[in-house]
Amino acid sequence: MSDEIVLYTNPMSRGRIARWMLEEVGAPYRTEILHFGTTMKGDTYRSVNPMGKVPSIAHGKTIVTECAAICAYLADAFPQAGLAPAPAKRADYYRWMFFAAGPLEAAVSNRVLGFEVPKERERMVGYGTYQDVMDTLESAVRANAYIAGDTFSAADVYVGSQLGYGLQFGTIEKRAAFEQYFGRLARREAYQRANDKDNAAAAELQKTG
Ligand SMILES: N[C@@H](CCC(=O)N[C@@H](CS)C(=O)NCC(=O)O)C(=O)O
Repeated sequence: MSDEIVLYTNPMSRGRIARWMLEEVGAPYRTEILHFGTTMKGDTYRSVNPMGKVPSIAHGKTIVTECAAICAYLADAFPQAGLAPAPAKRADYYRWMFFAAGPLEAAVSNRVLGFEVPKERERMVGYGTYQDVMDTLESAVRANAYIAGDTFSAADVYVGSQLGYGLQFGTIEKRAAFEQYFGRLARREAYQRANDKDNAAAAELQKTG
């Protein structure tokens, strides 16, 4: 029997990224919904993710936290899904996955919070400037159909999710290249399945409180 997969999530969270990746992989999984501020911060869930944040996954006895790591882990754990390039061809795959988890996420969060890096400190901040991050990302999504070349991969799930949320909530500039790239991803069946499941879970939460 294969190891059970559990997705710990809340439908109004980055947990949507992990669900999209699980739908791309196609392996069966069970969902556990955590509530902000209560079950998410309780001892039981902190034994899964000491940060008390979602998402996390359990795959048998293996626990993975952090969206980018969950995407990369699942791509490797289920190679038949074809979501990671061969090891020797992973340069762009790693590059953009880590770029999104580090510089992109930090630049966008700081901007949303109104935190401005003083000009003279840009050299010590990993992302430098929000503008450089946007321009770099734009050249990456313009270069090929997908972030790591001409094949869809787990890196698209992660980078694409950040772009999709950013475009939806206005935290990332609506550049044509971003919209075209994300539009391509949003047509995927797995993306739509994941969205439908999370929207249904969100509606259920609204009813039950
Ligand atoms: N770096 C983490 C971020 C996870 C995160 O911040 N999740 C938020 C929801 S989007 C959360 O669980 N917040 C609840 C809290 O911190 O109490 C990842 O990429 O998975």
